[in-house]
Amino acid sequence: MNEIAATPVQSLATSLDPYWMPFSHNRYFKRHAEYRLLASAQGAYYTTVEGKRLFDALSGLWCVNLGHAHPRIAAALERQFGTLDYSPAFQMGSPETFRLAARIAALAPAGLDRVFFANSGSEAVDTALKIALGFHRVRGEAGRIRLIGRERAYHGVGFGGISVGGIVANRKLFPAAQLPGVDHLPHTLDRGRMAFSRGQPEWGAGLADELARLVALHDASTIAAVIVEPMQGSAGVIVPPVGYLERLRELCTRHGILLVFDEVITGFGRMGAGFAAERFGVTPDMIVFAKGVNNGAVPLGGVIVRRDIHDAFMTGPEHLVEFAHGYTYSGHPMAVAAAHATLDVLAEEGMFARVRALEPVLERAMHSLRGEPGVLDIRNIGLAAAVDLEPIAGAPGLRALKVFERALRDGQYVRFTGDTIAVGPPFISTEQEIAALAEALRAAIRAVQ
Ligand code: PXG
Ligand code: PLP
Repeated sequence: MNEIAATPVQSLATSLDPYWMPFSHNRYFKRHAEYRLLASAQGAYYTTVEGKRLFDALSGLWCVNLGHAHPRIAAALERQFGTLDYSPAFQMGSPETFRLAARIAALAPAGLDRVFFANSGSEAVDTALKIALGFHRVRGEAGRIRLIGRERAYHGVGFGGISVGGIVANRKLFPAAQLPGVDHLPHTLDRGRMAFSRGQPEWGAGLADELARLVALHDASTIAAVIVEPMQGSAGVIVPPVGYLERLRELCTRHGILLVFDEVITGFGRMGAGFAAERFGVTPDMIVFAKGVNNGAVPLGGVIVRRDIHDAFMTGPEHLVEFAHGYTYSGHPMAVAAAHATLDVLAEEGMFARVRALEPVLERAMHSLRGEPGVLDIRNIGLAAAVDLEPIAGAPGLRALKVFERALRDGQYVRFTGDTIAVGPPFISTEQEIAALAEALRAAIRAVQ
């Protein structure tokens, strides 16, 4: 497979200039595109335009959990396109979309059984925030206007998402365009007390008491919702301390505040269960999902909502729209078909159990990097792990970029952000592939000093 059909980047007939790439170093990429332009993909591997095979150690961007070009998904998409390629999302629908809502509700924690569809995590987050604000308003608690996010959180790039998000780079250009009345919980990463924790850190549940402080400051009657990623993915696999989510749940319940879990990365198996809510035994009032719901085959996201929250909107004359929100592509039949096939494969092939079996394999492999030069911390949960590297003095982000490039040369695609390397291998990975991933990272970390 390896070096055949190689097309050197330099000889591509196309200019790289017109495409303004998302969340990318555009100028650097366009000068260093080697092994970054992907020609094809199959299973857990990409093939680059040069003909190099790359292990997809991030499942795309945390979404292609069953591997690429899955035959069941391919067949479902082909069938769907020939049957019903699109159905208008408003005032019309396809039975398959209704059936998908029912399947997702069945997988979700008891009580959360109403599903609103969007097309991405960002749209789904904004949808959830609107539902939270609208819910209190339709119930006559219009004073509950505040939203509480968390430092280091990633909730996509909509104006709602960056408002509750906690990644400065995503927010600093738009200070005047963020939602009013937002506050943030502290993040839960403390390298002093929890470095090299395996799975959930034992220390840190008390950080949830910061919510009690915010309630005391703002008064519960002004707070609509708290939104958190049960595991912070983008920030580098920050794992909730034992007892932390439980405490947030208690405080939200006590004060009539909705708790929203953003499960865009953690949903549909990455934590070894349908949702992180199940894995951690904490039931939120809404779950935001995207990515893995249909293996990243066609954009799809959404919100799973507690029934009584949905029901609160179902007032007024029956012939009128109850919730003035939605997208042209909400519940798109192609996205829905890919989701049905994905749920079939997850269930029939026992994929959650497979993730649970692979979790200790990934944990051991990644924690074996402890003690390598410049490794500051290693974290893991489910099929997700991250390694923090000591920044090169005066050039933050450069060490992780160099490790990323070295890993590419060794046939491994991983994620780098800041000086953190993150991995989220596909559920179909083998133990050998996970071991090879860790060894390639070891070689890259040693090489980049
Ligand atoms: N919420 C969470 C928790 C996410 O992880 C979004 C919302 C936004 O989803 P969309 O579909 O609008 O991108 C995300 C997306 C990474 C990485 O490497 C993470 C995401 C996207 C791209 C890269 O950590 N998360
Ligand atoms: N439902 C779906 C869609 C699944 O994919 C699975 C497992 O793969 C299950 C339910 C069962 O989950 P568990 O393995 O946690 O028993």
